[in-house]
Amino acid sequence: MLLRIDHVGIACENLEEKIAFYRAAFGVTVVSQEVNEEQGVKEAMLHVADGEGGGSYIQLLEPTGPDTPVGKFLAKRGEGLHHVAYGVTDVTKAMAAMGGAGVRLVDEHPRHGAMGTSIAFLHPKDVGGVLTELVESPAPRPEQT
Ligand code: V0V
Ligand code: CO
Repeated sequence: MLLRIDHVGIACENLEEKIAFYRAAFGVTVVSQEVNEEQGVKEAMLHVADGEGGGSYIQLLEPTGPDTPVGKFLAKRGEGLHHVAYGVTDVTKAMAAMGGAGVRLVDEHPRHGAMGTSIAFLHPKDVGGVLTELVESPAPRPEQT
């Protein structure tokens, strides 16, 4: 059911500084940068590799305010690994399967994620302390196939 690791989400205080660090240290490039008001983040996707059904990325996350998931995480734990996101073919089906297996879903319905994806979160308390995200990438446009 899981296709690949889509991205690792890393919480940071200053997005531009962290982008500069990752570019210099790992030679990765920013392929998208968005503000997601619903999730309370300013985020950047840095391309690592290409895999089945899409790429894999480092997602750098700066909170838009203190009362957001990443804002609260930074206050409690400081900068560092915030979530792991797995690529899936169909996020709604994956949610049903994991919900059926007794894992608490943070989201009842898929939400909008970076680069046109549909995403859903699984509660960290039911995944061994790891906030886990499911990602369905949009179907590739004809010119990309
Ligand atoms: C919180 N906890 C975590 C955690 N965040 N544990 C591991 N990893 C994390 N990232 C723990 C926390 O230490 C507490 O444990 C407990 O969960 C409750 O945390 P809280 O601070 O009271 O916060 P809540 O309950 O208000 O919210 C926690 C959840 C929230 C996970 C429900 O952060 C959430 O809804 N996250 C999903 C949305 C999200 O993270 N969006 C930002 C990324 P103790 O101390 O009680 O033991 S957006 C994104 O990735 C996008 C857009 C994308 O395209 O990929
Ligand atoms: Co993410």
